[in-house]
Amino acid sequence: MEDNRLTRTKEQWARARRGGEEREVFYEGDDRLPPGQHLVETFPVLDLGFKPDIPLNEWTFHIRGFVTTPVTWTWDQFLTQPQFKDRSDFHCVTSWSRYDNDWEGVSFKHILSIVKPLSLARFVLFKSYDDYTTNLPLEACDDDDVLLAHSWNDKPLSRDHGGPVRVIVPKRYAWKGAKWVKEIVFSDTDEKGFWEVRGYSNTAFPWKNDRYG
Ligand SMILES: Nc1nc2c(c(=O)[nH]1)N[C@H]1C(S)=C(S)[C@@H](COP(=O)(O)O)O[C@H]1N2
Ligand SMILES: [Mo]
Repeated sequence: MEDNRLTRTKEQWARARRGGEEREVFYEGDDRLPPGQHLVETFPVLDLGFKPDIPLNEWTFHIRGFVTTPVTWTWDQFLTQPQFKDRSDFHCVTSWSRYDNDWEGVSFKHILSIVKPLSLARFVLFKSYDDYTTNLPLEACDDDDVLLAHSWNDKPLSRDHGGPVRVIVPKRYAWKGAKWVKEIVFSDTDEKGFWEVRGYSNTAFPWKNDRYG
């Protein structure tokens, strides 16, 4: 894969030099970088101009809607859930990608085993402390790499990046991962979130360049 990537990069350079299409090198992507993305090593911060400050003793988390067992967790209760780690790439729709982020928290698979969604539940809406929302089909959340993260690269998740807890859904653009998450609602209807009602794609697949709805 490493060889293949190198080859493709070289081919792209060759083509760009020949045709003078410098931008294509940047926009084509490769085996790891989705189309239209460029790689960054920093970790940019994106929000609605407001970063909620939630002291851990006031943090409460709810899972409700079409589930057998609704849940309310305090911070301590959240931390007593089985801990899960996953390394993934992060793709923001504004075109930057950041590789190899080490996330730690509670897996969505574990959440499902606790709340047991009813068969009618086909959609999930995430609600945050800054009133941000985002929606996904349940099957997108029911994946091995989806988690509620409290740590990034072995440190507690900073307030800038959505701490105490944010959602990570690596196979979708990053706006599908709610920072400062407060609530998860399971439903039989697909209620659109903040960016989804403002023209962003409902599905948000980086590999399909699926940015706008
Ligand atoms: N609560 C909340 N979650 C959010 C957002 C937001 O504004 N509020 N922005 C989204 C967008 S557009 C992106 S790209 C990522 C950015 O995460 P970062 O600031 O850690 O890079 O968070 C997503 N989750
Ligand atoms: Mo974004």
